[in-house]
Amino acid sequence: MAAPSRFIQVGNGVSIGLGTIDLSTVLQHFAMPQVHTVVVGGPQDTFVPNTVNAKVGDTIQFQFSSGNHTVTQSAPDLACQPLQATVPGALHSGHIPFQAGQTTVGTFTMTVRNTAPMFLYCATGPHCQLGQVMVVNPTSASQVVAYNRLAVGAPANIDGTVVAGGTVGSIPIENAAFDPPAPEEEAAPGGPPAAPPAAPPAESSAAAATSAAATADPAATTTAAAA
Ligand SMILES: [Cu+2]
Repeated sequence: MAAPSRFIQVGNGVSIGLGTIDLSTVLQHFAMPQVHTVVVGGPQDTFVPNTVNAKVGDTIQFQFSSGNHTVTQSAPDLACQPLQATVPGALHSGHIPFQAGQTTVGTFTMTVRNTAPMFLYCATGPHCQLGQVMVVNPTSASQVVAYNRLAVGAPANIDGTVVAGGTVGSIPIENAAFDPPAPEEEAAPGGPPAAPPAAPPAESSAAAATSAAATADPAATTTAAAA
C-alpha cells in the first residue's frame, strides 16, 4: 500500500502542501467581463431588471421585446430629458421596434466604462412618465425609486437625437431572454387568412384551361421566335 500523499486534491481545489485554495476564490480576482441582459418593453412598458450592477468592462445588452422603445440617458435630476442635449455622446439607442412574428430581436449593447450611476429612460410616447426608467450602478436601493418619481412628474418626454453610447444589433429570437408572443395570437381574432377563391365548376374550369392554353401558345411561340 502506497504511503498517503500529503498533496491532496479535492474537487476543483488546488492543492498547495497541506492547505487547499478554492479555485473559484482565485478566479474572482481575475473576473471575466459579464454580459447583463435587460429586457425592454413587455406589456407594462418596463425595463427588466430596472437596476443593474456592472463593473468596468462588462456589457449590458438591451433586448427590445415588444412595441417600440428606446434606451436613453438623462441627468439624475432631469428624468425624461436626453443627456446628450448637453453632453455629446450620452447614450441613446434610437427607437427599436418589435412585432409579433419577428424571428430576430433588436438589441442595443453598451460597454460599461465607469461605475458612476447611469440614469436611463424610454423616450417613446409617455413611457418615461409611465415609469419606464432604470439605473445602472445605483448608489442605493432607493435611487431608482426616486428617479421613477421624477419621471412620473416630468412635464414632457423628450426624444434623443443621435444614436450614441452603444451598438444597435439583433439576435435570433430563440436566444432572447423573454418568451416572444405567439404570432397566432394576432391572427386568431380575424380567423385564418382569406382562402383562395373556390374552384369554379368543372365545366367552366375546363373552358378556362382551354382558354389559358390558347393564351399561352402565342406566348410560347413568341418566346421561341425571340430565342
Ligand atoms: Cu418604451
